[in-house]
Amino acid sequence: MNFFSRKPSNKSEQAAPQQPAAAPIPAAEPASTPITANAPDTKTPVPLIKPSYPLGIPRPGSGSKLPPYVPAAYPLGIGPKKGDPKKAEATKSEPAASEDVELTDGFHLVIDALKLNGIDTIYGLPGIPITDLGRLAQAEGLRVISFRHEQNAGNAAAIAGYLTKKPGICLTVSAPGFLNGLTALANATTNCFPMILISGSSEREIVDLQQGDYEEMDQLAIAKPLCKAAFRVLHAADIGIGIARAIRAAVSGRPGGVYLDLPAKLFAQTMPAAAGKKSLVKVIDPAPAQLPAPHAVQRALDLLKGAKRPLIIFGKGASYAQADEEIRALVEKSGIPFLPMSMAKGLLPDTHPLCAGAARSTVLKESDVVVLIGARLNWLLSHGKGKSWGAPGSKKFIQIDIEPKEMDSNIEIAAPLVGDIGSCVAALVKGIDGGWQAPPADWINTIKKKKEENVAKMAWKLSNNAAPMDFHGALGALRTVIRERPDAILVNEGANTLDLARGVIDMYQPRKRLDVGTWGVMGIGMGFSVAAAIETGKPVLAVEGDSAFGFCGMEVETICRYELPVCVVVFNNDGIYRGTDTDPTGRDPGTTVFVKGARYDKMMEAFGGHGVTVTTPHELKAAVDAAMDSGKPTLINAVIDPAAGTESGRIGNLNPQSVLTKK
Ligand SMILES: Cc1ncc(C[n+]2csc(CCOP(=O)(O)OP(=O)(O)O)c2C)c(N)n1
Ligand SMILES: [Mg+2]
Repeated sequence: MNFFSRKPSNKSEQAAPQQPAAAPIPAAEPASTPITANAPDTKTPVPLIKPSYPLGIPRPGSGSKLPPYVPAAYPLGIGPKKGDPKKAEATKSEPAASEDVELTDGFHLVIDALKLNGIDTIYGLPGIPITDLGRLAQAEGLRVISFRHEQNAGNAAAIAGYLTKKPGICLTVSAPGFLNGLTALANATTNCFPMILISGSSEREIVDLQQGDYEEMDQLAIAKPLCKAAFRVLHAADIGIGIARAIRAAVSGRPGGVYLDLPAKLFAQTMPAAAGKKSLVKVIDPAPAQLPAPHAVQRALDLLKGAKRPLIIFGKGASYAQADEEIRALVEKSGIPFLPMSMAKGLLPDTHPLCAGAARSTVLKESDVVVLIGARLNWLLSHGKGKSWGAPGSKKFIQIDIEPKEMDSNIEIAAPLVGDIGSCVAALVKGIDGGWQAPPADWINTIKKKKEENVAKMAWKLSNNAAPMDFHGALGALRTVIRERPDAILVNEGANTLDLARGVIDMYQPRKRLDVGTWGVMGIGMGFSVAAAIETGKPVLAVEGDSAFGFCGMEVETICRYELPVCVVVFNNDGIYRGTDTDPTGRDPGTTVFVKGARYDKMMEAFGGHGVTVTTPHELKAAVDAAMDSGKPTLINAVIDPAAGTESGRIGNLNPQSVLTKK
């Protein structure tokens, strides 16, 4: 990856045009808030930099209309002023400067530090104290995508991190905005997506004495247990190192979420521009390769060579690694069947002869040696034990993971292979080059037979054109869409809508399926869709349960505003799991049902996008094709039989059941 391939800017020392003394920012936020100045630590008031209204920068639109990436400088006359001795004095981290010293400030140092490290997009939501940061970042050529709720911006940043291996940046205001972004940060950490939540925060002195500042909250303390690392920067001179630490923490080793706390007054702090430039840090080799120990590789190979019924399981760690060639080589040279976890689908095509996706229960039960590649033995794999894994002690595990602590997390790992996935897989490939024997034919044939049986069983269900639609009929139509458009990105959430789509829709290319991940969290759909479109420029098909969509639906405005090629299909079955629940007392609607016959398509129309309601699989296919051909923001309200779903989709067994609860 060319994560840090951008050349560092050296223009930050250019003289910035003189500006008249700036007035406080007009009260776009609470009118009564005394925002006279974010004074640096010396208590000397420093006027705020005027908000910029950069002319000549086109409105953000589709990928083709992007403004050029502007190197760090102050080309629009919005940079810090020079020659204000009071301001130079006010800087805590530098001694007083003379009249001629050109200054920079916290705002620009943050932007310059991000740019220096190849970060070109920010997902966020403006407000005190980061409104100007967003404006200035946009003026300086970064893409700044503004959302309607921080959780969606956070989800966008997280999936941008997954897709690019660069940390996705989410920018929020203090307390409530920070908390709104925090769910996404915690979810990113759980899913090993690299992201940095940057939140403005209130005055430390007031927060720490709990004196009731505007949006007072000890954000750093709250974020710490929910992410991989958390940092706060108090001095402008430390912005460079703070951002460097955040980047490295997010992407090195097992990736995850990082919190970066930037108190309001940091942004207005000034320091000499030359010293500011020197203080920036370009992170060298942010996610260094971690080679597996040769004896660990040999141990894994020895175990694999003795296997009669070997199986490889790919997790989303494998797709994140972007080691696609090594992974293909491992499967094809070894001849070992593979099972992709949800977001690893497409790493090799689901239609590959060695894909065991359609024989999942057979291979889990009957395999004798299982190679886990970037997949954890968590609840999604029944912790590696129990009924679904066959007779106790019937198999041995080889596990590839960059995190040593992952080994033996649930059961014994016979051959731990600690290192980055690309290096570990390459080492295995090297080891199977000579004298390798393909797995016994009866194992391959057992899987093939099971697959054929299951595929045949499913075929008629997928081709039904009933109205109202059931899940299979609707998904059969979408399955064809993805077969015909394999480079589209599929975003998917819901319960039945998720579980059934995962099984039905084949994927053909790596990192094309984005879904609820480890937690099964609802509400990722629109954030993921926005970031997928922005980061890849590919069309996006978001297949959403009506409940799932409700968590993030307002972002259809964002999709329209940025004119993104996103087609949202809402599987409208009038509720969570089903639309048939009732209140036993007859007083209120049942707890899992929504307004019957809701028209989600109207939401998209409200913002200038295209809305359609469909009632048959044929209509659905035609509407999706039209949306994807046009590239226009579209929402298709797909009417699904309210009685078609099952409680909690495929994981109803996780619902606690008391003998006292009538079922
Ligand atoms: C943040 C969050 N809140 C609640 C849940 C519980 N939950 C799981 S699936 C789901 C919605 C399922 O309904 P829908 O999206 O309409 O899918 P359907 O089964 O109807 O296709 C909910 C609320 C969750 N997973 N995440
Ligand atoms: Mg539903």
